Amino acid sequence: MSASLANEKKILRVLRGQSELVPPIWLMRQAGRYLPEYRATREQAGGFLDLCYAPDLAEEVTLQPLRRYAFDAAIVFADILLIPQAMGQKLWFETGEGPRLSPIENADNLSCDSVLTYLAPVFETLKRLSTSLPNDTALIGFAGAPWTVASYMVAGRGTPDQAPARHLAETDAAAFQSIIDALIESTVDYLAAQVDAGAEVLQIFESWAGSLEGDAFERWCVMPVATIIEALRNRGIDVPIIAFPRAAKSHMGAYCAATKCDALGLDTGADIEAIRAETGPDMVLQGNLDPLVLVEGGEKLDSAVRLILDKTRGTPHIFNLGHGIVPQTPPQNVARLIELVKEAGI
Ligand code: 1CP
Repeated sequence: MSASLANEKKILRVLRGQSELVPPIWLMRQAGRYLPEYRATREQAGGFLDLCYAPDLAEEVTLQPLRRYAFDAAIVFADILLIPQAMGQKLWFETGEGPRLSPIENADNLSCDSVLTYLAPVFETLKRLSTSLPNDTALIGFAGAPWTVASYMVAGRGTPDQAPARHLAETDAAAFQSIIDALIESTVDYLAAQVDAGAEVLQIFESWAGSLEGDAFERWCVMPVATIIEALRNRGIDVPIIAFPRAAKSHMGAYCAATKCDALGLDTGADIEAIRAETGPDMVLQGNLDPLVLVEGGEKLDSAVRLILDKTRGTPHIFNLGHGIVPQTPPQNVARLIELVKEAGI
């Protein structure tokens, strides 16, 4: 290993294509409701959005999981739905239910002009984290992919099958495209500003990739993410970018080639070996452990973790879940997970 690589944070080495005996690990949604200290800070903030926009408290909840666990990265505490709010759409959270937005059918009332001003608290959180994080922990910034964010903007809430957005895309593609274009523009500005504020890695969450196929998948999932990544590169942003097209039915080799992502997030249902064969030996893969196995713990967790380690040994892999950690996860199971991953080096 060259001296410059050896001094780099482990997750950044892997994102450059190096394999590690003990893979780096972080968990999607690692700051959150499974931790009592998170629930206490959210209470102190008043609500979820107040927490996102209070840099001292958002910094605190980002750091909380790192005080318990030796994660190799921290993801800034924010949400994919802050972008529509910054573009002028009304957003609120119903207690115990989730996000609500005033539904839209086109981009008429959206504006990209104030996005960076509106989201300044997120950049402040990142700036604070770049000095307060442990030296070997990398800082991840993120955004939702346009299709996923638009699915909430059109429906006004989370939906199991994204039917309202799919309907609009089918019946008035120009109107839906106007929403996607506005999201592309804002997301490029937002992600570039996150890097300026200290993010060392970016992840683009396409949580609802699974609801589109064929031409619709190409147009609404692949093209927008490809455009965002290209625009970031044109601006000189060179940090690694992880794309996470959850439950996508498309071929992942083609997805990686088209978007030019540096790493690919694998959902719970993904077959690591089949995807490795499609993407080739150099693509960095991340994830795949079932969040419900982490809830269950015990023998099942031990064997699921060892199986992933076996399948990924000698390849550039970042250990992670196949989707966000769920609130009912016992915190001691996360400690056991870290222990199991570290055993890969014994
Ligand atoms: O405290 C609470 O009750 C709110 C729960 C919560 C949290 C902890 C929400 C509401 N958002 C978040 C933070 C968050 N969201 C992070 C940063 C924290 C971390 O990862 O440690 C990130 C990366 C997200 C991303 C996010 N938000 C996604 C993509 C990832 C995924 O899980 O698919 C999505 C789809 C959202 C929307 C959203 N925000 C919150 C909820 C409950 C939802 C899902 C709503 C739904 O689909 O019904």
